[in-house]
Amino acid sequence: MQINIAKKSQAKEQDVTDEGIYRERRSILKKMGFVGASALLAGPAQADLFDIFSNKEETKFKVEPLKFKADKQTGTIKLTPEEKATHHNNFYEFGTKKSDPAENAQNFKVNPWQLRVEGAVDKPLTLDYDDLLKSLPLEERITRLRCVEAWSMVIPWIGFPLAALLNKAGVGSKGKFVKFTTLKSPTQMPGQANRFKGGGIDYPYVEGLRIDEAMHPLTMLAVGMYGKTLPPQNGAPIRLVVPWKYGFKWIKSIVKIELTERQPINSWNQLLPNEYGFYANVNPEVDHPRWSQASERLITSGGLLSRNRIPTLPFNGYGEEVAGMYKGLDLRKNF
Ligand SMILES: Nc1nc2c(c(=O)[nH]1)N[C@H]1C(S)=C(S)[C@@H](COP(=O)(O)O)O[C@H]1N2
Ligand SMILES: [Mo]
Repeated sequence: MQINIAKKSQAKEQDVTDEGIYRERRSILKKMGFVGASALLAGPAQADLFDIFSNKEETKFKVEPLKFKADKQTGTIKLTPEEKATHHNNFYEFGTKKSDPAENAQNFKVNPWQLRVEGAVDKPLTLDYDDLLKSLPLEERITRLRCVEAWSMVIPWIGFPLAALLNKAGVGSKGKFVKFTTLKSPTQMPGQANRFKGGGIDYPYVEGLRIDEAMHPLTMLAVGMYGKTLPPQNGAPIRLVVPWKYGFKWIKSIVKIELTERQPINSWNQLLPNEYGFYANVNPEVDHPRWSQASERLITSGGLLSRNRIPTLPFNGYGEEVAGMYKGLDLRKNF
């Protein structure tokens, strides 16, 4: 889904930024009297001091085990290895390369967190970090995730139906759509601080569903995967799972869920309306303007080049459950 905006200036911009950070770090270290003396640094206190400049591997986000009702399919379905699911990500707030989110999101703060449920609801709610994990019974669901870029994974999510939360807030008759918003935090998310690093999206990332889609039992809010809380690259502390829709609908790190009367905008539709629609139902018969959607590369334990091309199914294989919601809708127009 990477788009080619001004490739040259992108390279320049990043060089400038990186150089800037480099200089800044050096000058701080210099003030501390560390430049040229790094060989003397050994003890834990010094290591801590260096931590503020370190990137990536040094500090790793800590996931916690979760209690949940296991999916019945456990053991009968081949899952995408956890290592792949957590290191091949789209989360443009942390960079546009597949490896960027795992590298850049490890210091992301998820506690404290606030998720607000508002708009046309009977009683607006605010959930804090503990509420997300504890206020509703957690269940595991193994689902397929099919990205619009024609790759897919099979992932065991842990969470609760979105309907359970919406019913808590009370869904009146005025709410026709649900709008979701990701956290905006440019200091933590380099893609939000720099237009080139963030792929040109106007942040915060937003998404939307029709109310019947939102209330559908297959639609869930996930707080975990592979038995534990979500790592930040996969959308901690809470993200959307809509199995029959392309991955870009599966908005991550949500801070607001709002019932609206009008169809909300969604980030990828806003950026490239000819390529990404509002509905984004997985559909092998409607090609992306730049590639076919007839098949997909299933990411398994094999290498990236291993032959695991499989046909793409209408509604990602969930047609029996969801096709009825789109009776009478032209799915070519409403892609
Ligand atoms: N906030 C936000 N949510 C996002 C994205 C993003 O860039 N920002 N990318 C989407 C896309 S394109 C996909 S395919 C899925 C990928 O989810 P995963 O990294 O957990 O596999 O997240 C979706 N949710
Ligand atoms: Mo995607």
